[in-house]
Amino acid sequence: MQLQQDLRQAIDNNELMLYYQPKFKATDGSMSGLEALIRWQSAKHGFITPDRFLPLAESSGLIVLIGNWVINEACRQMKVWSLQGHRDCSVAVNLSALQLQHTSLVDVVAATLKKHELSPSQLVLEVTESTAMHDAETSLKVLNNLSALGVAISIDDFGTGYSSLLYLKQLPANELKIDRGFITELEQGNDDEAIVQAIIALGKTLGMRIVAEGVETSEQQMLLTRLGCDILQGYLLGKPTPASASPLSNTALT
Ligand code: G
Ligand code: G
Ligand code: MN
Ligand code: NA
Repeated sequence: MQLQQDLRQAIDNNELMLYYQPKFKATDGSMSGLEALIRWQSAKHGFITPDRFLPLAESSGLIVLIGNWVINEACRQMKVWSLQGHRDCSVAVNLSALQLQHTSLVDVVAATLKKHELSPSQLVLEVTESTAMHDAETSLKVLNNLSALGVAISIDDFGTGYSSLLYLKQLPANELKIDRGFITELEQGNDDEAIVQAIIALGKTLGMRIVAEGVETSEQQMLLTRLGCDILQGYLLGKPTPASASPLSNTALT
């Protein structure tokens, strides 16, 4: 398929880039980190959204190469921000199921941190429940080894996948991201508030930091803060932008 062929060339042609969306501490509003989100600016096809090319990358296996590129680029950029004084911030990278099937991912992450002289605490790896459930035995081994490096593991889109609490308990996760599906209508007085409350209680019981994603209104922001969410992310607080337009690039601390 042509699009897949072109995607294969996209890395070499410098057509892939990362956007970054900021995440903020709920209590004091300070920035805690950013999530890296891949974009493909194709000379031939124009701007292609990840929803269109990531499935192709996954089915062709290209996601492993692309994923390694993402890890390197996110770490490179985080080092730039770190040198500008933002040492307490972390960058989060999304992982696909196939990446967790390769035990070499652990070496890639370790080598990349070393190459950029980045502290493991400055990298977060986001996996979904379903991603981690895919060949659960290998995934769990890889996640445990990644966790042992000192990088944080985050469970993305929580509440949408299918996973047993028994499996969740085994995951070496530091962070739980409540899926935006529970946030969108949060202030409208439905069951979502009770569900969010239950997720927060569960996550905290398991010792995890709680992130709410998809925060779009100040009512949601206030409610989530009151319910005990640690970190907030969403269009209200900051949209994904190129690194140069990120709040970090505009507030050097040194
Ligand atoms: O950025 P948003 O626009 O559209 O992202 C769409 C989807 O693509 C989300 O589910 C997000 O997690 C995923 N995604 C974005 N960047 C990456 C990436 O670098 N790797 C993987 N595996 N998924 C990504
Ligand atoms: O699956 P994951 O959570 O990694 O995907 C993040 C996706 O959510 C990206 O596509 C990003 O652009 C999008 N996103 C981030 N904040 C918001 C928001 O406040 N509202 C909506 N609708 N999408 C958001
Ligand atoms: Mn994510
Ligand atoms: Na998500």
